[in-house]
Amino acid sequence: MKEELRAIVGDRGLVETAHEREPYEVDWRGQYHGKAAIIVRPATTDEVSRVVQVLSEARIAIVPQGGNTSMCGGATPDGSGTQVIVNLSRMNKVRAVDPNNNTMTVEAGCVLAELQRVANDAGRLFPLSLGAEGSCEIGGNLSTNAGGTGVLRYGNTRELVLGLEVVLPDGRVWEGLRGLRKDNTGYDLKHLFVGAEGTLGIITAAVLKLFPKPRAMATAMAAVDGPAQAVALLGKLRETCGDRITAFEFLPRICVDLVLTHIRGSRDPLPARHPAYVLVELSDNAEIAVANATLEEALGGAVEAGLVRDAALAASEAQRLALWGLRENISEAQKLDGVSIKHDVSVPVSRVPELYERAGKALAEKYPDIRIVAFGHVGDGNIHYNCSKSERQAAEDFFRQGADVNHIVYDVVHALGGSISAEHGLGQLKRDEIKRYKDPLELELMRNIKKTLDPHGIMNPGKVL
Ligand code: FAD
Ligand code: 2HG
Ligand code: ZN
Repeated sequence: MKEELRAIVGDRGLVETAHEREPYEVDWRGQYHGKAAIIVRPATTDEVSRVVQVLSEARIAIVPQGGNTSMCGGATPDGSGTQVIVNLSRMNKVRAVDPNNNTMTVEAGCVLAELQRVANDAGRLFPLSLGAEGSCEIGGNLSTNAGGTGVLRYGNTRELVLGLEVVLPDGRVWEGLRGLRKDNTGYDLKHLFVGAEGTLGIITAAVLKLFPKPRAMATAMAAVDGPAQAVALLGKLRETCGDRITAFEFLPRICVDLVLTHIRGSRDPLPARHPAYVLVELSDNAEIAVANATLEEALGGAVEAGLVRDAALAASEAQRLALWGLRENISEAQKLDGVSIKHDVSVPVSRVPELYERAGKALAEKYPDIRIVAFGHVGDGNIHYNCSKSERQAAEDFFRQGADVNHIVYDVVHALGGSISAEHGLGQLKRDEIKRYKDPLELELMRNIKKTLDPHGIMNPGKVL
């Protein structure tokens, strides 16, 4: 089989030595260690199509992979040594930028940060932004329907795509690269592949939406008492600033402490310690001085209303990046601090304070030592309700509690009308858990769609369903 694939992709398209293979077979968190039969890196849609055709005929399972930054083991093969990783990173061309249509057509392996740069160079904004943007790829972003820090204003990845090119599980290519904002010619098939986590086909290219580039970004770190004040602050800022609020991220003090401890060069945002913080960003078409004044005035009003304890407004790009560093480095700092149990959950924004209260109380009753590191996209109701082990607990003991800790958190989320996966997907981490919380009818419909598109079950088996 390997030689058949080599004939399609050449020597450069195969990853062969044990040393080179490792980064493809282990996930970002180091929780899943898989073993692939072959790791193949096609460079064109035609190569992907021929590779998939060969594997499909032999009924060999395929694990699509982009930047391999999945938080739920979605891109890691199982340990059987029979699955083939099809990594898309060599498909990294920008095929076209159309400023008048406000779109760009890009290949799946383009790194997100690179696409942000391409948009910027064309005088536009591609607003998808997340901590892994230096290594995650747009095919992975589409396949997970990634969220990140711009969702409040621009929506998640699903809302940023107009067309897709997809290699189907039998190797045929669906040419759906349309750049249309209106197209009601039946079912909108692209949405099946967005968020499918590689279980329905391989995305090879996409038409993405571009937006006007804001002239100024005003950024501040506001200290608050807790989640209730953060939610109230969001309402107040939206009253005065409307859609100009483009990011609204919640950081309890423990997150700031983790970053200060583990990430060199980070600094406390304010002179005193506070229980929690909100990183707020306003994007404006006015001059930066005007944008800063608008945010300052809005936060001043919130201080008077008793919602904000203190605030630091970034006075330069370096200060802005430093504030963002406190937010974007939380995952890395938590990883450096030791093992964690992650919960990427969402509830209606209005119920975020209840989530903190109820899950916090339930966990403290049963696991008084557990450290709750719950932060994130409060403006979307999406909280990373993570738990870290206490210093004196052994990692194995902590993980043994994992299923019970999951249920405590997920039961609260479910009771609040929430979701157990807001933006990272199910992967293999939540494949079984979802059965407890999702409507059986919805799961049945999902299985039927899977059977129709992938009758032999070769696309990323063991993930999602
Ligand atoms: P991979 O990890 O390679 O794959 C993810 C899934 O997509 C897998 O199921 C894989 O099989 C499938 N896949 C990949 N490429 C394709 C393709 N071309 N066709 C079909 N299927 C494919 N996520 C967020 O949503 N918001 C965040 O704020 C965020 N922050 C993060 C911060 C850090 C530090 C890290 C490490 C991760 C973060 N993530 C976040 C999670 C992760 O970055 C996203 O899920 C991202 O979209 C994955 O992209 P990737 O290219 O790494 O995909
Ligand atoms: C973020 O918002 C990412 O920073 C990662 O989605 C969250 O580490 C996590 O749990
Ligand atoms: Zn997130």
